[in-house]
Amino acid sequence: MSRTLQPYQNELIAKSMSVGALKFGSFTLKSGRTSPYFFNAGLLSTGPLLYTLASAYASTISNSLSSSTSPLPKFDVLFGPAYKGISLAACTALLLHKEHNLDVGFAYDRKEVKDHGEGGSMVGVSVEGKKVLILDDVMTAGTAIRGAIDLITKHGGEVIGVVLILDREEVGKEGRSTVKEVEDIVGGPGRVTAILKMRDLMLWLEKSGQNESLGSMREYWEKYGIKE
Ligand code: OMP
Repeated sequence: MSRTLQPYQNELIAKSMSVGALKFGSFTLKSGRTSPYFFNAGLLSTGPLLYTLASAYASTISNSLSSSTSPLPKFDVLFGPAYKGISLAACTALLLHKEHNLDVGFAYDRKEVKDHGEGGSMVGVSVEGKKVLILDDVMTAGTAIRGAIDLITKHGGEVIGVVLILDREEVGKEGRSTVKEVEDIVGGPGRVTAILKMRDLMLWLEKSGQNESLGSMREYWEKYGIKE
């Protein structure tokens, strides 16, 4: 199947490049891998950029819910892991309501447990007994997502899926695709969706004639890209 980029994907890539949120070069990742690119969602921090990003998240979620192949099940709560996931999930919950007629709760965690007042590590609607969709920025080896899944499960929620800005399409801890590993935990195929994948970035580099970066991306893909 030939790959094409949707207008909202092109827009997000172009805007991310313009503010330095998407960079090509040499970067050390949390997993220890040395990557020829890095996506820093924290730099998408103006009203218009947040709107572009949250609209793309909301469209991705809405499309996944109505997918004819492996639809995402309906969910009750959108969970944004601290810190970057918090504002992104809040904006997306708002746009799901405004633009997709989809009303869901919003929740997030604290990195440091609060020992006074209402206490605890969870904020927002309770996840207990609820179906929860995790919204996060980037997935590489899946460590961050596994942490969020464990936390929600511990608080009595059922994670039914994950939505990301960028799926780096890498092999995970067990040597299989990180997406497949995580999908197995949260219910199977179609449960992890992303606005962009590494192959979308490669296509964009190809179309914009950035051959040096494309060459480094292809080398990285050979080493860490999914094989199936
Ligand atoms: P894993 O926990 O290995 O899946 O890595 C995902 C996390 O790494 C993200 O939540 C980010 O904190 C960070 N990251 C990025 O933000 N952008 C990237 O392009 C790559 C990483 C990364 O370190 O792998």
